[in-house]
Amino acid sequence: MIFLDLGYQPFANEFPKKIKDKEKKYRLLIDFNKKNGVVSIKKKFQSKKIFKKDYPYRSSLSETMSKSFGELSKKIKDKYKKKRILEIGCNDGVFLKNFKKKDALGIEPCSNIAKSSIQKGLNVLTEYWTYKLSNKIKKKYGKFDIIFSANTITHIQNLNEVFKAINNILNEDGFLIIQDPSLLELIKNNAYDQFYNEHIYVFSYLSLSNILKKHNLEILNLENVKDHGGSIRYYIKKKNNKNRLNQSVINQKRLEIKNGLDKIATYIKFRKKVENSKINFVNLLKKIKKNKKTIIGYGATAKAVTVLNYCKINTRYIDFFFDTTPEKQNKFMPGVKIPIRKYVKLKKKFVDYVFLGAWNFKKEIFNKENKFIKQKGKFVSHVPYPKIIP
Ligand code: DWN
Repeated sequence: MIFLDLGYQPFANEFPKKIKDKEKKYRLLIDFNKKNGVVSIKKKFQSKKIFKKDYPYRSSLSETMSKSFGELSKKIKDKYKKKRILEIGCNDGVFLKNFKKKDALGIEPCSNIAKSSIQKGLNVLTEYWTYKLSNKIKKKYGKFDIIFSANTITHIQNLNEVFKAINNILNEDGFLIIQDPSLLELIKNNAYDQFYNEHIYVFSYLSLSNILKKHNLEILNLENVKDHGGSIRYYIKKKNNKNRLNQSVINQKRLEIKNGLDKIATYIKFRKKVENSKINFVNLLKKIKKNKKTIIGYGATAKAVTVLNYCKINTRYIDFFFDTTPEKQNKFMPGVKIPIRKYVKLKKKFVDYVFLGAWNFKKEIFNKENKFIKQKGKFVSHVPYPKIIP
């Protein structure tokens, strides 16, 4: 059942070079499947249409993510000594760079991003994750003890093929570790901007365990982590592997049921919250503008694209965005065509209010911009509800 309509949206990571550039748009409708609990976007695009040779997102540009994946790699190395690891969707090597080249193989379909991993000396195949590829890898490298994938599996339309390919190449006593935004955290934070063309699915424990069942896989353990505004790191095993399920799995199941993730009424309530958020956010920006103050955006994120296009926020409100990614600079925010500039440190003398496009890195950004905060510069965010910070 469709429970949310986020309107017509452009592709979140296709940044127009010119203001007059024509963009493809699609209707962003969000669906809840009552049978298996899966929440997904209705119009699903194939990877080849999204992840191309000029993909602009680089995970390494955030210190928070480098630190988080650095800590996780250490944990994996300590726990699973001398195991070989495969990463699906390794981006620019933010995780993989922590392993020795001979022990780790990465898969990354976007050639520009794969190239930057290869230049760091990593072993990376520029390929999409398919069953055919898993056969090719098995022939050349054998099976793997650990398969890791962060913020990637939810981006692939055909989950049956994803898990069939994983099963094909994971050792019988191996582990699949995946990390993706948590549906429960999304609902709690009213973070509707986690929905866009790349986030085809947003997993909960309940939905993921249903999907895995069909593939003889089960969640052994899980951790709620702060990454990207609240994610879950799932440790998954083959069913015939005798490791006992951890209490965290039972706790998460209880928590999700308690919060109604298995009930349509929860999603309808969420829709109402999102609709109110839109009204309140636009009113907040209008009030700021009425007082003749300036607003800019910080972090030209995929998430911001959803917010701006859903709330119809353009240069009437936000003058420009700052972003540290060279591939996004001197282009425009998709749909609403707000210019994106090369980042310079915030100063109260050139801006009063800053919209946190990258609200998931609030801590990192506030640390970096402490001078601006001391100068009484303000931020605005729509998460968990529209407000001015501090
Ligand atoms: O799943 C996905 C996540 C992991 O990354 C992808 N589908 C696409 C992308 O989504 P996003 O664009 O919403 O991700 P981020 O990580 O929130 O993007 C942060 C953006 O903000 C980057 O463009 C870098 C920029 N940034 C900045 O300009 N200054 C980030 C920080 C921390 C900063 O200080």
